[in-house]
Amino acid sequence: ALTADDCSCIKAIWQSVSSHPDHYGGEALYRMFLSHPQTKTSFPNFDFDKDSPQIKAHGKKVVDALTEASKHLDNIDGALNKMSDLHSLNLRVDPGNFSLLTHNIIVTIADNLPDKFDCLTHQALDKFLAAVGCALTHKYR
Ligand code: ZNH
Repeated sequence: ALTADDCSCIKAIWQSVSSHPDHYGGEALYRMFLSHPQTKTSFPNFDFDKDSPQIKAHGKKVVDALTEASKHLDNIDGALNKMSDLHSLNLRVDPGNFSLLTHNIIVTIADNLPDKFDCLTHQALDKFLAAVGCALTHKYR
């Protein structure tokens, strides 16, 4: 579970991330598509170029959803309930892909905010994004 220290680390770094959601989200998705090309199959007809407006637009949606979750760290499942239905019941993307995206979100944050990405923040983000992954996949049947 997230400790009080985890929560303050997440809230602090997420202020920077949430103020440029298309930049962070877009870079994380771009890295995921490049490092794990199999994840592209979830997005047929997408333009996967570096400055793809589609990647940026989708990245913004992802980061905005995480921003919402960051405001409800005591109830991440509840905050992402609708997203959970969408991913588990509707999109049915490979559940293994969630850790690929969350890994690339962490790499993106580390690369963009090296001074803020200390060990405790890294640990807190890892726990936060693991909880998000669980929230989005626990309804798979
Ligand atoms: Zn997802 C969609 C979030 C992961 C795939 N997503 C989506 C959205 C959001 C999200 C917000 C939008 C919705 C609406 O519009 O309503 N995701 C998210 C998050 C995460 C995710 C937060 C984690 C972290 N996804 C994911 C993955 C994948 C995906 C991993 C695969 C690979 N999504 C997806 C798809 C979609 C989505 C396919 C749909 C798109 C369109 O159609 O546009």
